[in-house]
Amino acid sequence: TKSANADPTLAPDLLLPAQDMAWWRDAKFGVFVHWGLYAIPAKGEWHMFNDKVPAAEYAKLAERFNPQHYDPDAWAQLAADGGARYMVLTARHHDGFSLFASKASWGQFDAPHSAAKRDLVAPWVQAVRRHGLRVGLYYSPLDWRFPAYFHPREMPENAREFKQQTYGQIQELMSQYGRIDVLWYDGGWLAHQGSDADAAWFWEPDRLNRIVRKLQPQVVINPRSGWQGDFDTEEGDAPIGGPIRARPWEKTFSINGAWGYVPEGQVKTADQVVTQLVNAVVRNGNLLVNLGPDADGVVPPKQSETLRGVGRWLQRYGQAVYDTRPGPLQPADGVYGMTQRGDKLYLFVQRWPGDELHLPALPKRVTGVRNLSGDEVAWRDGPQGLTLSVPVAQRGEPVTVLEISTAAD
Ligand code: FUL
Repeated sequence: TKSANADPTLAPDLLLPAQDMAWWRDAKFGVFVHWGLYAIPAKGEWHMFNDKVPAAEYAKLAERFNPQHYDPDAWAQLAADGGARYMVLTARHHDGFSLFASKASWGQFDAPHSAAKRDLVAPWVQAVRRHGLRVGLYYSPLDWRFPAYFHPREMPENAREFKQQTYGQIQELMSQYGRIDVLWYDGGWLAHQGSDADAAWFWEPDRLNRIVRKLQPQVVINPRSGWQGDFDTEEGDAPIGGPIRARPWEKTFSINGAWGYVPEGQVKTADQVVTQLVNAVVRNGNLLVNLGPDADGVVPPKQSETLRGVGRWLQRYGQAVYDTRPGPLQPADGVYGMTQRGDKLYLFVQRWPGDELHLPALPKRVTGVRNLSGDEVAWRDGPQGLTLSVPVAQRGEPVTVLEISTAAD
């Protein structure tokens, strides 16, 4: 399936050392942007495939792609207001259209050859940097325009060009824009399907990522090239549960119903996003939440509103989120979870079992407990554990955040 994580025995020498992963683990929250020609028909980024649009017909969308209100500074500002520390942009999705200037693009299917007449990735990278955020690029080696993708055995010449495009474009992305912090591949599920992985166009993820590591020694790579990557990924709206995961991982979903632009339907609320963020962070995860700007480059208003709401929450409670590590206690699904930094522990209570919450004994002595909303907390610590109570009126929505001070002795 799409979220299957790849074989850990393949090229373990390509993994980033822990110190190069630290910024990513500290960052916790990122903003994803799915944007491309598919914003014009407004049926989501799988439109070409799902509606069986012939490649030649789909290509005509490029003549209409002229985003007059494309303002990457506004996007970066919005992500910063939302409390994100990194952004990831779809440099090229499965439809094959490159938002960047790409000599390696098959049939010159890139932004400079569209009505936009320019590289749209370059100004975005600069804007994201100007706002102090880390830069991530999404690239799908999968491209539906190539007949060889659908007929891998019968079209060796097309398969060769297909593979050449993958290598050429990855090299362009990893060398045209200065330092790139995250490389977010997609389509790696093909590596698990024997027939496709054997096809002549298949990109051989270990070989491909060896080139990436040479060009960008510190880039954090996701697991969707078929190589295990530096972190695991989990996609979709399902709630997050279970124990703390050993490997760093990232949950991703879209604020709107689809990834690419569709008219706004069931847009998630800030409370829903905050709940998922907390549930990821207490389990060693990050959250990458997606926006789908329209064809003109504008982020629909309800999506911005949700993101700004998350930002307001992070302004108050971010100290319990950023730069922390999960634990020391395992989370209890739907009830509570913890993070820690130095001698402070942070407790996120999502549901109070009654007047009091009882926690198992902590590894350190508790010296104080404070509600980050400012209110008093009644607490008692003992060999049986820590008991806490917060009056109903002082409990937070969607979660109460408490800071527990500890001493080593
Ligand atoms: C999936 C893709 O097929 C979707 O279109 C989207 O990009 C999502 C983040 O990953 O695998």
